[in-house]
Amino acid sequence: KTHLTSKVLGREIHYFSEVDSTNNAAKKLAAGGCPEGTIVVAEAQNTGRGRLSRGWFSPYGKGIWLSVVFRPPFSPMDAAKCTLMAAVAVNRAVNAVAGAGCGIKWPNDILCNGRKVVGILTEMSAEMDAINYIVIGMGINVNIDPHEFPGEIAATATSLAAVAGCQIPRLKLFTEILAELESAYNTVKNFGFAPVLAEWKNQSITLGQQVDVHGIDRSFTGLATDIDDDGALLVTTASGVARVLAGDVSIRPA
Ligand code: BT5
Repeated sequence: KTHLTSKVLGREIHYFSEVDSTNNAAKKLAAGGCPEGTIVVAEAQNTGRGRLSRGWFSPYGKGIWLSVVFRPPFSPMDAAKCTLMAAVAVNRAVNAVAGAGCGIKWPNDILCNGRKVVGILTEMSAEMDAINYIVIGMGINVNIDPHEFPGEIAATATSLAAVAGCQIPRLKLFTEILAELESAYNTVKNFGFAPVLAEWKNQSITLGQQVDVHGIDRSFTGLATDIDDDGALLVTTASGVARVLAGDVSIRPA
């Protein structure tokens, strides 16, 4: 028996032992008219996805592979900020439950000791100026032994258990994530994105760092100074301030 404290998130739960991708399942449910707050959670994903058709390693029973359907009254232009909202909520939850000292790397990663413990994938369906649905997918490495990570991510990934030095109760973390996500969503609906963006800045490990930006059409280096009201990362370079709305950012070792 679970004891969810969220009221809207999780009122409809689709639980799979194994699924291709919880985001795929959630998008199908959303397209079929499921209510806001519907969640999809799986013990394992066989084609877990990152951004830009990258993969997401999702072993059985060792993580939280979770997607949430939102039907926000926002503009499609606000979708990027929903990713930041989710990062703030999940970071609160992992730090509360695992005591892990994690921070947010722009835009969608949560890192501990410089290694990735959480990835977030936001996908949207919009028509004209209205959002039909947003699916926010979260992958949390909970009780993965670091030796289990496949070669290509072994050097960059870690798990909450590895950082905390003990197994982390998944159900408690899952409940906490839904509660924090619902609270952050209510804040945004009532007060706009400003409070959440301010908290994002406090939890950021990117601001104040030299970063390498790998955009879709350009790559450059600079000092990450701020995020703007759209959630774009502002990077100061020799030739001015660049505004990065999408792309990959790596933090240069000090
Ligand atoms: C992300 O993409 O970080 C978004 C990941 C979202 C996963 C969740 S799980 C539930 C839901 N259903 C899905 O199908 N997806 C979402 P990106 O920033 O593109 O990072 C992807 C990269 O992270 C990969 O190319 C690997 O290098 C690395 N990676 C893959 N699996 C990882 C893991 N478990 N932990 C840490 N790094 C990983």
